[in-house]
Amino acid sequence: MSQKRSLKWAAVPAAASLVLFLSGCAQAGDPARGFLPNGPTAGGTEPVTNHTNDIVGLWTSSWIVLLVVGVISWGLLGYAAIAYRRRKNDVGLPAQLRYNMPIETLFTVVPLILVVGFFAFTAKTMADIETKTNPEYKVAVIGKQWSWDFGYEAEGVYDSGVQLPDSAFNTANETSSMHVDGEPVLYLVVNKPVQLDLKSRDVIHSFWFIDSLYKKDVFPGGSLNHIYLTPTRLGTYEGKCAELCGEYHSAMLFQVKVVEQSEYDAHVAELRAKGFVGDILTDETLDRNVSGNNDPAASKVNG
Ligand SMILES: [Cu+2]
Repeated sequence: MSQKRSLKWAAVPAAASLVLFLSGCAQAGDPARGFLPNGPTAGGTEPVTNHTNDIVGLWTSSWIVLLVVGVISWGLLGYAAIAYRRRKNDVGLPAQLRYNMPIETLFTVVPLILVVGFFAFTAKTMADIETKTNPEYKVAVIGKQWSWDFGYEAEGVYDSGVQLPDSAFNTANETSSMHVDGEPVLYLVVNKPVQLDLKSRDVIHSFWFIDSLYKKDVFPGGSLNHIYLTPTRLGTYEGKCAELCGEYHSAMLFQVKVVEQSEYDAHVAELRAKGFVGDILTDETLDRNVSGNNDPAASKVNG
Protein backbone atom coordinates (compact mmCIF):
# COMPACT_ATOMS: atom_id res chain seq x y z
CA MET A 1 0.00 0.00 0.00
CA SER A 2 1.33 3.39 -0.91
CA GLN A 3 1.95 6.04 1.74
CA LYS A 4 -0.59 8.33 0.09
CA ARG A 5 -3.43 5.78 0.24
CA SER A 6 -2.85 4.94 3.87
CA LEU A 7 -3.02 8.64 4.75
CA LYS A 8 -6.34 8.91 2.93
CA TRP A 9 -7.77 6.09 5.05
CA ALA A 10 -6.49 7.62 8.25
CA ALA A 11 -8.21 10.90 7.38
CA VAL A 12 -11.69 9.35 7.60
CA PRO A 13 -11.95 8.91 11.40
CA ALA A 14 -10.05 12.18 11.92
CA ALA A 15 -12.55 14.10 9.78
CA ALA A 16 -15.50 12.41 11.49
CA SER A 17 -14.14 13.34 14.93
CA LEU A 18 -13.61 16.92 13.81
CA VAL A 19 -17.21 17.22 12.58
CA LEU A 20 -18.52 15.81 15.89
CA PHE A 21 -16.25 18.12 17.88
CA LEU A 22 -17.23 21.25 15.94
CA SER A 23 -20.97 20.50 16.03
CA GLY A 24 -20.66 20.02 19.81
CA CYS A 25 -18.95 23.39 20.14
CA ALA A 26 -21.66 25.13 18.15
CA GLN A 27 -24.27 24.36 20.81
CA ALA A 28 -25.06 26.72 23.65
CA GLY A 29 -23.75 25.75 27.05
CA ASP A 30 -20.53 25.18 28.85
CA PRO A 31 -18.47 22.15 27.75
CA ALA A 32 -16.77 22.11 31.16
CA ARG A 33 -20.21 21.36 32.67
CA GLY A 34 -20.99 18.73 30.05
CA PHE A 35 -23.54 21.19 28.58
CA LEU A 36 -25.81 20.85 31.62
CA PRO A 37 -28.15 23.82 32.25
CA ASN A 38 -26.87 26.41 34.70
CA GLY A 39 -29.67 28.95 35.13
CA PRO A 40 -29.54 32.61 34.17
CA THR A 41 -26.10 33.99 34.90
CA ALA A 42 -27.50 37.41 35.88
CA GLY A 43 -27.57 36.24 39.51
CA GLY A 44 -23.89 35.26 39.42
CA THR A 45 -22.05 32.06 38.62
CA GLU A 46 -22.26 30.22 41.95
CA PRO A 47 -23.78 26.73 41.84
CA VAL A 48 -27.61 26.84 41.73
CA THR A 49 -27.99 24.48 44.71
CA ASN A 50 -25.70 22.73 47.17
CA HIS A 51 -26.01 19.57 45.03
CA THR A 52 -25.33 20.87 41.51
CA ASN A 53 -21.51 20.68 41.69
CA ASP A 54 -21.67 16.99 42.67
CA ILE A 55 -24.11 16.22 39.86
CA VAL A 56 -22.02 18.07 37.28
CA GLY A 57 -18.91 16.24 38.55
CA LEU A 58 -20.56 12.84 38.21
CA TRP A 59 -21.83 13.70 34.72
CA THR A 60 -18.59 15.09 33.30
CA SER A 61 -16.26 12.49 34.84
CA SER A 62 -18.52 9.72 33.49
CA TRP A 63 -18.27 11.28 30.03
CA ILE A 64 -14.47 11.57 30.26
CA VAL A 65 -14.15 7.88 31.18
CA LEU A 66 -16.58 6.86 28.43
CA LEU A 67 -14.82 9.00 25.82
CA VAL A 68 -11.45 7.44 26.70
CA VAL A 69 -12.98 3.96 26.32
CA GLY A 70 -14.65 5.13 23.10
CA VAL A 71 -11.47 6.53 21.56
CA ILE A 72 -9.54 3.32 22.36
CA SER A 73 -12.38 1.18 20.96
CA TRP A 74 -12.82 3.26 17.80
CA GLY A 75 -9.04 3.28 17.30
CA LEU A 76 -8.75 -0.50 17.58
CA LEU A 77 -11.80 -0.96 15.36
CA GLY A 78 -10.37 1.34 12.70
CA TYR A 79 -6.95 -0.26 12.95
CA ALA A 80 -8.37 -3.78 12.55
CA ALA A 81 -10.55 -2.77 9.62
CA ILE A 82 -7.61 -1.23 7.78
CA ALA A 83 -4.76 -3.59 8.75
CA TYR A 84 -6.74 -6.78 8.16
CA ARG A 85 -8.79 -5.68 5.15
CA ARG A 86 -9.06 -7.98 2.16
CA ARG A 87 -6.12 -7.51 -0.20
CA LYS A 88 -6.25 -7.66 -3.96
CA ASN A 89 -4.72 -11.11 -4.26
CA ASP A 90 -6.49 -12.73 -1.26
CA VAL A 91 -8.54 -15.84 -1.99
CA GLY A 92 -10.90 -17.83 0.22
CA LEU A 93 -11.46 -17.15 3.92
CA PRO A 94 -8.72 -15.81 6.20
CA ALA A 95 -7.40 -18.03 8.98
CA GLN A 96 -10.33 -18.70 11.38
CA LEU A 97 -9.64 -18.25 15.09
CA ARG A 98 -11.85 -19.82 17.73
CA TYR A 99 -11.11 -17.63 20.72
CA ASN A 100 -8.48 -15.44 22.24
CA MET A 101 -8.38 -15.73 26.02
CA PRO A 102 -6.49 -12.51 26.82
CA ILE A 103 -8.78 -10.37 24.65
CA GLU A 104 -11.96 -12.02 25.90
CA THR A 105 -10.86 -11.59 29.51
CA LEU A 106 -10.21 -7.92 28.76
CA PHE A 107 -13.65 -7.53 27.16
CA THR A 108 -15.26 -8.99 30.30
CA VAL A 109 -13.21 -7.39 33.04
CA VAL A 110 -13.09 -3.81 31.71
CA PRO A 111 -16.90 -3.40 31.33
CA LEU A 112 -17.37 -5.01 34.74
CA ILE A 113 -15.01 -2.46 36.32
CA LEU A 114 -16.83 0.35 34.48
CA VAL A 115 -20.32 -0.77 35.54
CA VAL A 116 -19.31 -1.27 39.17
CA GLY A 117 -17.48 2.08 39.15
CA PHE A 118 -20.40 4.02 37.65
CA PHE A 119 -22.79 2.36 40.09
CA ALA A 120 -20.63 3.23 43.09
CA PHE A 121 -20.17 6.89 42.16
CA THR A 122 -23.87 7.29 41.26
CA ALA A 123 -24.98 5.65 44.52
CA LYS A 124 -22.62 7.91 46.51
CA THR A 125 -23.89 11.09 44.81
CA MET A 126 -27.53 10.07 45.19
CA ALA A 127 -27.05 9.18 48.86
CA ASP A 128 -25.57 12.65 49.46
CA ILE A 129 -28.49 14.34 47.68
CA GLU A 130 -31.10 12.27 49.51
CA THR A 131 -29.63 12.88 52.97
CA LYS A 132 -31.90 15.02 55.11
CA THR A 133 -29.74 17.92 56.22
CA ASN A 134 -31.69 19.74 58.96
CA PRO A 135 -34.09 21.79 56.82
CA GLU A 136 -34.93 25.18 58.33
CA TYR A 137 -38.37 25.36 56.72
CA LYS A 138 -40.77 23.22 54.69
CA VAL A 139 -42.65 23.98 51.51
CA ALA A 140 -45.45 21.79 50.19
CA VAL A 141 -45.33 21.15 46.45
CA ILE A 142 -48.55 19.72 45.05
CA GLY A 143 -48.89 18.56 41.45
CA LYS A 144 -52.32 18.38 39.85
CA GLN A 145 -53.80 18.17 36.38
CA TRP A 146 -52.48 20.60 35.20
CA SER A 147 -50.71 23.05 37.48
CA TRP A 148 -48.90 23.29 40.81
CA ASP A 149 -49.73 24.43 44.34
CA PHE A 150 -47.08 25.70 46.73
CA GLY A 151 -47.73 25.85 50.48
CA TYR A 152 -45.45 27.57 52.99
CA GLU A 153 -46.04 25.20 55.87
CA ALA A 154 -44.82 27.11 58.95
CA GLU A 155 -46.48 30.32 57.78
CA GLY A 156 -49.75 28.56 56.89
CA VAL A 157 -50.17 30.31 53.54
CA TYR A 158 -50.33 28.93 50.04
CA ASP A 159 -50.36 29.78 46.36
CA SER A 160 -52.66 27.62 44.26
CA GLY A 161 -51.83 27.51 40.56
CA VAL A 162 -54.55 27.73 37.94
CA GLN A 163 -54.08 25.86 34.69
CA LEU A 164 -52.71 28.07 31.96
CA PRO A 165 -55.22 28.59 29.13
CA ASP A 166 -54.23 27.72 25.57
CA SER A 167 -54.08 31.44 24.83
CA ALA A 168 -51.16 31.76 27.28
CA PHE A 169 -49.02 29.77 24.90
CA ASN A 170 -48.44 32.32 22.21
CA THR A 171 -45.22 34.11 21.47
CA ALA A 172 -46.42 37.40 23.00
CA ASN A 173 -46.67 35.80 26.44
CA GLU A 174 -43.44 33.91 26.26
CA THR A 175 -40.88 36.21 27.77
CA SER A 176 -38.14 33.60 27.57
CA SER A 177 -37.77 30.29 25.80
CA MET A 178 -39.80 28.56 28.49
CA HIS A 179 -41.50 31.05 30.77
CA VAL A 180 -45.19 31.75 30.21
CA ASP A 181 -47.00 34.54 32.05
CA GLY A 182 -49.36 33.20 34.72
CA GLU A 183 -47.21 30.31 35.88
CA PRO A 184 -47.31 29.49 39.60
CA VAL A 185 -44.15 30.64 41.38
CA LEU A 186 -42.30 28.83 44.16
CA TYR A 187 -40.34 31.13 46.48
CA LEU A 188 -37.21 29.80 48.19
CA VAL A 189 -34.73 31.60 50.42
CA VAL A 190 -31.12 31.72 49.27
CA ASN A 191 -28.60 29.76 51.40
CA LYS A 192 -31.34 28.34 53.65
CA PRO A 193 -31.86 24.54 53.67
CA VAL A 194 -35.40 23.63 52.67
CA GLN A 195 -37.47 20.46 52.68
CA LEU A 196 -39.93 20.16 49.80
CA ASP A 197 -42.89 17.88 50.56
CA LEU A 198 -44.13 16.50 47.24
CA LYS A 199 -47.70 15.30 46.78
CA SER A 200 -50.16 14.84 43.91
CA ARG A 201 -53.90 15.40 43.76
CA ASP A 202 -54.52 12.93 40.95
CA VAL A 203 -51.94 11.09 38.86
CA ILE A 204 -48.17 10.77 39.08
CA HIS A 205 -46.34 13.97 38.17
CA SER A 206 -42.68 14.79 38.43
CA PHE A 207 -41.32 17.97 39.99
CA TRP A 208 -38.39 19.25 37.94
CA PHE A 209 -36.62 22.43 39.03
CA ILE A 210 -34.49 22.23 35.92
CA ASP A 211 -31.34 24.08 36.95
CA SER A 212 -31.16 22.12 40.21
CA LEU A 213 -30.35 19.17 37.91
CA TYR A 214 -32.65 16.94 39.96
CA LYS A 215 -36.26 15.86 39.67
CA LYS A 216 -38.53 13.64 41.68
CA ASP A 217 -41.86 11.92 41.19
CA VAL A 218 -44.94 13.33 42.88
CA PHE A 219 -47.37 10.62 44.00
CA PRO A 220 -51.07 10.67 44.83
CA GLY A 221 -52.40 8.89 47.89
CA GLY A 222 -50.82 10.37 50.97
CA SER A 223 -47.24 9.15 50.82
CA LEU A 224 -45.08 12.24 50.46
CA ASN A 225 -41.84 12.38 48.55
CA HIS A 226 -39.17 14.79 49.75
CA ILE A 227 -36.41 16.87 48.23
CA TYR A 228 -33.74 18.40 50.47
CA LEU A 229 -31.71 21.22 49.02
CA THR A 230 -30.19 24.61 49.68
CA PRO A 231 -30.51 27.12 46.85
CA THR A 232 -27.19 28.95 46.62
CA ARG A 233 -27.73 31.52 43.89
CA LEU A 234 -30.29 34.32 43.67
CA GLY A 235 -32.38 34.29 40.52
CA THR A 236 -35.49 33.18 38.69
CA TYR A 237 -35.48 29.66 37.34
CA GLU A 238 -37.83 27.59 35.23
CA GLY A 239 -39.49 24.32 36.13
CA LYS A 240 -41.85 21.84 34.58
CA CYS A 241 -43.58 18.52 35.06
CA ALA A 242 -41.34 15.71 33.85
CA GLU A 243 -43.83 12.85 33.87
CA LEU A 244 -46.39 12.56 31.07
CA CYS A 245 -49.56 13.08 33.09
CA GLY A 246 -52.29 13.70 30.55
CA GLU A 247 -53.49 16.03 27.83
CA TYR A 248 -52.13 19.30 29.25
CA HIS A 249 -48.93 17.88 30.77
CA SER A 250 -46.92 20.47 28.82
CA ALA A 251 -48.88 23.28 30.52
CA MET A 252 -47.48 22.30 33.94
CA LEU A 253 -44.83 24.99 33.97
CA PHE A 254 -43.74 26.87 37.07
CA GLN A 255 -41.02 29.23 38.21
CA VAL A 256 -38.67 29.07 41.15
CA LYS A 257 -37.61 32.40 42.62
CA VAL A 258 -34.58 32.17 44.87
CA VAL A 259 -34.73 35.33 46.95
CA GLU A 260 -33.44 36.97 50.13
CA GLN A 261 -35.35 36.28 53.34
CA SER A 262 -36.98 39.75 53.25
CA GLU A 263 -38.46 39.14 49.80
CA TYR A 264 -39.69 35.72 50.89
CA ASP A 265 -41.37 37.28 53.93
CA ALA A 266 -42.97 39.93 51.71
CA HIS A 267 -44.35 37.19 49.43
CA VAL A 268 -45.79 35.31 52.42
CA ALA A 269 -47.38 38.56 53.67
CA GLU A 270 -48.85 39.18 50.21
CA LEU A 271 -50.40 35.69 50.11
CA ARG A 272 -51.82 36.22 53.60
CA ALA A 273 -53.27 39.60 52.58
CA LYS A 274 -54.94 37.93 49.60
CA GLY A 275 -56.57 35.45 51.96
CA PHE A 276 -54.66 32.39 50.81
CA VAL A 277 -54.41 31.03 54.35
CA GLY A 278 -54.57 27.36 55.28
CA ASP A 279 -52.76 24.05 55.06
CA ILE A 280 -52.93 23.18 51.40
CA LEU A 281 -51.11 19.90 52.02
CA THR A 282 -54.15 18.49 53.84
CA ASP A 283 -57.05 20.75 52.89
CA GLU A 284 -58.26 19.78 49.41
CA THR A 285 -60.80 22.62 49.29
CA LEU A 286 -58.01 25.18 48.91
CA ASP A 287 -57.35 24.09 45.31
CA ARG A 288 -58.24 27.08 43.13
CA ASN A 289 -58.12 25.02 39.96
CA VAL A 290 -61.76 23.96 40.48
CA SER A 291 -64.87 25.62 39.09
CA GLY A 292 -67.34 26.76 41.74
CA ASN A 293 -64.62 27.95 44.09
CA ASN A 294 -65.67 31.08 45.98
CA ASP A 295 -62.46 32.84 45.10
CA PRO A 296 -63.22 35.26 42.25
CA ALA A 297 -59.78 34.58 40.80
CA ALA A 298 -60.48 30.87 40.64
CA SER A 299 -61.38 29.22 37.39
CA LYS A 300 -60.93 25.82 35.95
CA VAL A 301 -59.62 26.40 32.47
CA ASN A 302 -59.77 23.87 29.66
CA GLY A 303 -62.42 21.76 31.37
CU1 LIG B 1 -47.75 16.50 35.43
